[in-house]
Amino acid sequence: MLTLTVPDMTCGHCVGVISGILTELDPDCELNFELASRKVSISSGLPREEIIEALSDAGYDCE
Ligand SMILES: [Cu+2]
Repeated sequence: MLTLTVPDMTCGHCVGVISGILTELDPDCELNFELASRKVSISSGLPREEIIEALSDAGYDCE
């Protein structure tokens, strides 16, 4: 489980976009969004760096 903070994740649309990106990378990933705190928890075998790069490419910088 890894948790990222995504400051620009501000609404349900962003959650949908991010969810789509991560599901495309790993169809079996499990995601938990906390919109209020701008956090997404990800259970996946994907490397952290790959996830961060994919989200950054879509305009969502995260750490
Ligand atoms: Cu949004």
